[in-house]
Amino acid sequence: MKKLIFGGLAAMTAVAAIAIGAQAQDNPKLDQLKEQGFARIAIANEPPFTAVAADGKVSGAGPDVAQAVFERLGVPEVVASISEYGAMIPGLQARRFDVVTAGLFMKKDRCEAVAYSEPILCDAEAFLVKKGNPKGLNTYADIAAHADATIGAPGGGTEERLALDAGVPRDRVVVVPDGQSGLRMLQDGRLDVYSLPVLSISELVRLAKDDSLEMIAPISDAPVYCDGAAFRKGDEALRDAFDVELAKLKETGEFAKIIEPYGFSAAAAMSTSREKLCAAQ
Ligand code: 6CS
Repeated sequence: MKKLIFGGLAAMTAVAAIAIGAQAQDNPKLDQLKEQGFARIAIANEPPFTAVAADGKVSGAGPDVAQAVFERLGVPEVVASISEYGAMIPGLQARRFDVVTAGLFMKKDRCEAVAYSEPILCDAEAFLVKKGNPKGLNTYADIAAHADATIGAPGGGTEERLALDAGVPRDRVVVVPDGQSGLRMLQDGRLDVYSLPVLSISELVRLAKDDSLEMIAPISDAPVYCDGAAFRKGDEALRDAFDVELAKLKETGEFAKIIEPYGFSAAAAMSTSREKLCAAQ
């Protein structure tokens, strides 16, 4: 069962959670979650990675995998809070959430800040542009080289970092809070490119039904990224327990049954590892 909550309750449970956790022994954090009956997950509401319906129902590949693993760990529910990508790691460190299951891609700097599980959701990067790609923007380097092209991306997200690292000046990299805003800004001509992972842009295009837009994918000067469930440094015992159940889901084929209907490849996640991904980028 996946539910959506807002900040206040999450903060209160953090205090209660720390109190309960103190008595437990070898896996204090897991014992605390079992005691409270739910794990607090951070999501972004970016389908198909994570999604929140109008009635508050949470879905998406990330929460679905988290639900399946936590159930097997004896934690029956996950309760989701929506967060910007750039706020997920600080929120985790401040104990606002127990884990991030939002497609937070593994990268060197993030791997130093959190305890990632083994890989779960992999995807390449994409651009959403006006039909015909009038400014010929096919890579992050093309945007940097262009005189005035602007790119929208999530605040603290991978695509923002890719654009800045490619040399796009800060004033031409626009922080966009969510998919619908990015779509509207592109349609209104306030952006030349909106960049998200391929499956996120594909879902936006499918729902927008707007023939004046097109997706450019994959973007050749960006790697294929994979996320993992991100745990607070210090909660490695919980992360390890999560990994044991995640590996079983992968072995039995249940992992593929959960993520592939969303468009993700189980083989892609199973062909790599946290160690490789954290070392690579
Ligand atoms: O990990 C990130 O920063 C990126 N992950 C996803 C699923 N969407 C955009 C975000 O920038």
